[in-house]
Amino acid sequence: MEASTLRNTFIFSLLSIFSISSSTTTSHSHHHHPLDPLTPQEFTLVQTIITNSYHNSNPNNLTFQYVGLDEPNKPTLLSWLSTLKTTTPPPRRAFVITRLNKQTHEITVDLSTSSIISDHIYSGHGYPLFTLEEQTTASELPMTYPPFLESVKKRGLNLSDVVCSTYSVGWYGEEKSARVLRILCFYTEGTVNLYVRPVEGVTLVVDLDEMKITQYSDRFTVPMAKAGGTEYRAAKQKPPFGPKLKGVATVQPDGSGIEIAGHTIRWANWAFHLGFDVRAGPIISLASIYDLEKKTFRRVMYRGYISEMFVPYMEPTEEWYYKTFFDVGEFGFGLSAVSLEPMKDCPAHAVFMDGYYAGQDGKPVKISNVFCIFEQNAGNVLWRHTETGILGEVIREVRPEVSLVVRMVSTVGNYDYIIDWEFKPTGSIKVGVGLTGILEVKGVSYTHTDQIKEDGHGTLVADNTIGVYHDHFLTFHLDLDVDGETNSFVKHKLETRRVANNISPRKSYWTVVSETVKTELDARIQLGLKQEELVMVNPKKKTKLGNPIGYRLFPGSTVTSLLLKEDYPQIRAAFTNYNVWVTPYNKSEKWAGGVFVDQSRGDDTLAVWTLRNRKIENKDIVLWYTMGFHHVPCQEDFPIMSTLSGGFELRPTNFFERNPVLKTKAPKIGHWPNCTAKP
Ligand SMILES: *[C@@H]1O[C@H](CO)[C@@H](O)[C@H](O)[C@H]1NC(C)=O
Ligand SMILES: *[C@@H]1O[C@H](CO)[C@@H](O)[C@H](O)[C@H]1NC(C)=O
Ligand SMILES: *[C@@H]1O[C@H](CO)[C@@H](O)[C@H](O)[C@H]1NC(C)=O
Ligand SMILES: *[C@@H]1O[C@H](CO)[C@@H](O)[C@H](O)[C@H]1NC(C)=O
Ligand SMILES: [Cu+2]
Repeated sequence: MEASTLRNTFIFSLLSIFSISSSTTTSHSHHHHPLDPLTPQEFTLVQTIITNSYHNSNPNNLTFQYVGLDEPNKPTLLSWLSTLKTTTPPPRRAFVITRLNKQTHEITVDLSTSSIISDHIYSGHGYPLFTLEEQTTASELPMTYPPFLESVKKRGLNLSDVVCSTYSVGWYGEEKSARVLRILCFYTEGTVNLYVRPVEGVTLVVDLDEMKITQYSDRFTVPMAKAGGTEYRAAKQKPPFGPKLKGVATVQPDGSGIEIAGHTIRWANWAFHLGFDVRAGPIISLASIYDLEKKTFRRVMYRGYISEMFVPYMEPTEEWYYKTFFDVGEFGFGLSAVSLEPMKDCPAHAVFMDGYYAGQDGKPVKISNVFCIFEQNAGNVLWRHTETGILGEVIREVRPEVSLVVRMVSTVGNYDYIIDWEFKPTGSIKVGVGLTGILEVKGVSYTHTDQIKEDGHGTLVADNTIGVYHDHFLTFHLDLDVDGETNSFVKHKLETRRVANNISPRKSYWTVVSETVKTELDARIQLGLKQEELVMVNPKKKTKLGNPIGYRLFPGSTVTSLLLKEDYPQIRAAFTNYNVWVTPYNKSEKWAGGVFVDQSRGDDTLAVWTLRNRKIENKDIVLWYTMGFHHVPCQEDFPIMSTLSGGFELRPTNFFERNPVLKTKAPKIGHWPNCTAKP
């Protein structure tokens, strides 16, 4: 009885959050949640509409650099949700960036009326994301470029074993710059680990509008790094193998707890929407948690995604200085996503979701298994206590932890990033970032550290191979809606107090001094300097006991950029000057490094937006958190690097009246036929 009533309440309140249709209907609106990513049919429609609108142009000149959902304005979406979908859904729109005749167009397409709402030529600084196709074409140009063939020959290399790759060039104060990419080449003879065998000394520049090589330099040669010891394919390894790992399986005796309807996912007490964007990768929306006591879903996060990344290398010479990558806005974190391999990238019981993006010609391209979603029992303890203080009895209560993970892997050239959004029944949202893949290395003449007399800008990780120092910064857009849109950002400062008047043998203690941050500039925080806790609260709501309802940011990393503020890459990446920023919600402030990031000049970054110093108290606000890794490579990172993990957690803080998993029962234990649990 009780369970079924609860379930009905659960479903009703879910309806109000997601507007899930409980009956089948033919109305257009029910095919999509307004936040669903564009479907293959919609990509095709966008392509047709835009191509037709340029019927006088050479179709070969039109390229689609970005196509994605132009999501409804937040107030529009929320008011539609509040009507339980009885009103017309917000119009479905696509945002498109094209290049046509050396110009960048920003286009908004209305999908329901099949019409172009606006088409502006962008005249500001910076260029759009690169397409895979133009990168591939550009990277093949050296193969027929005589000076390059000469350089290959001079080095005694076989051309058939040379492959090239494309690199964004950044901006270093140039007045004007064409849309170009740098090209570096690698040697694959005897190995597939090309990144550790650079053809050092040679760089090329390709103009993407002309699609031809416009600069070439061959400044020096160093011995080619050996192929031996660079192999990572299992089939090519020779014994001894090890260490030996035995299989570990997960059994789900009750079946899966995951329910997926379109892009809406329900699991345990969580409900959220999962979208795929070619630029951001996974986008989590409308994350809400069911409150057993209030018998309703309560919203925690309106939208969360990786807004930008910054990966600067610390080698200032001609061949390397420009390497300061913005993987989201230049290369597309979703575009770089790879199909996940069942049983390896994700556990056996994972379910998968495909992603779609528009290719350079605007036609849909599928990335199968772009996300995996799985329940995770990592052997952790949700909570426990052993009580021996009561005479004659021992009380032992343990609850194993099970959580839900949404995973995507993005392989941006040499590096692989594993992104996990983990939802815990406690109300925590934990984001995990794993770095693995292959180092970006510099070819050198050295084979021992004794030979290195000057700053090598990295670590000698193998003969003739320096793993160059660099950073990885990931900036997350976290539009928290803690129990509603209206939130405030509070710093709980932990301050030391001296015991006054000798009232105690103790001389000191700490206490909490709370400060509600009023404006944007005061919300900029470089973590690690002060002992404080950062909480997003709903100033309109309190617990029964009177505490403000909140969610706390548990930062996992307090790393910030060490580049000088006036250095060009840092001007472009000024969003990494602080770890934490808070801004008022503004639909157009999505990309921390700006909309047009390739060769950007830093005029459209989070750092610039906040200079308006807008009020953020008691408003719909967005939290931005930058986590980072300073990467000093080591020999274990060669020839391939084991996963280095970091992350952060958003954790309820006086959001619930008490521990929300107090009454959660331990899940059933799975049994293999041959296995008996020992008590
Ligand atoms: C566009 O196409 C014309 C031929 O129709 C060609 O001459 C021109 O170079 C092209 N422009 C670009 C930017 O590709
Ligand atoms: C070039 O290829 C030939 C034939 O495959 C091989 O014998 C030779 O070692 C290669 N040269 C280099 C420098 O890798
Ligand atoms: C939203 O942000 C953009 C970019 O910072 C700005 O141009 C615009 O004025 C903002 N809109 C409002 C209503 O503040
Ligand atoms: C399970 O037990 C059967 C019969 O005793 C045996 O043949 C089989 O090898 C066992 N399997 C495993 C995985 O231990
Ligand atoms: Cu690294």
